Amino acid sequence: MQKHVAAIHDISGMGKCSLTVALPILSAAGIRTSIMPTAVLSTHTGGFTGFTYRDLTDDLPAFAAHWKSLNVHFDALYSGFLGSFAQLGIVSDIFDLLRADDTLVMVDPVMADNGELYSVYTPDFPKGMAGLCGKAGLIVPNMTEAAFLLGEPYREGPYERAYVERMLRALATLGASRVVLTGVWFGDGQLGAACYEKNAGAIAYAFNEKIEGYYHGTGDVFGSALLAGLMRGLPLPSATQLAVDFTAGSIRRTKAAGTDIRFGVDFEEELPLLQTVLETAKKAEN
Ligand code: PXL
Repeated sequence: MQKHVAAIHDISGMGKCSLTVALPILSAAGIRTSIMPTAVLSTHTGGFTGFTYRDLTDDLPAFAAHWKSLNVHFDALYSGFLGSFAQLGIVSDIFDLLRADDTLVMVDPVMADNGELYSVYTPDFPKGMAGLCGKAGLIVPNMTEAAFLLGEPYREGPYERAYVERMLRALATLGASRVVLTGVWFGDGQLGAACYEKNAGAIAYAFNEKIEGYYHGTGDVFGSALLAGLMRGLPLPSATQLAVDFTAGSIRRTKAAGTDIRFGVDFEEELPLLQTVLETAKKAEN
């Protein structure tokens, strides 16, 4: 049966990220996707000035209550950028309301990058986000978010294996049994992610070529591709590699095209590749 995911992120009208990335990627992977917008902006908040910001905090409880009344099953609840501090508690309640026993709750603790908290958040936001991560089965922080979730100072790469693996284990103590940490590199022209499954005690790495430059929305591209892989039955290490390759491919196209990096990455032409990989994985399953 077709999987059904609820994606809980903002809509940034321009500058591909959050729902304008999650919806096309999950749909292309054959996943039925319902969206719950946390805020509506004219652009994302990174690199643009003068953007509009409509916070939808007050709409979320009724939005979720209506969905609940429709008696639908969700295979995954996937949260990303939240519109306000109050939404941390509201989304936590929404997870409780909408989850079934077999629902994967995936929290991408979108709040920071490059050692900096996003300008729209207050310094107490990471502590609140750590609480929301406690509700998840899978969390997907970048290196900055990981440090902030643990109340540690941000460290720049290259990283050491021991540091990455200590972070993975510490992040799992927040409550999620699976952790995927992005922005991992050991200094050899590669960039990727590390994944950890607490119950098996297993750590795996996934790398691709490191492409210089800072590209917006790549965390959301990564998270959406990761979830697409998981929903289509890939084990966590394979889904992590798929997400790394899909994100790297999208960045490579953007760099080659010379697109203004604020507008997000050219993931659209990578979508057929995503479908091919998923079809291959499906055949291997049968
Ligand atoms: O991609 C993360 C993200 C999502 N949504 C909004 C953002 C950002 C990052 O800056 O500003 C509105």
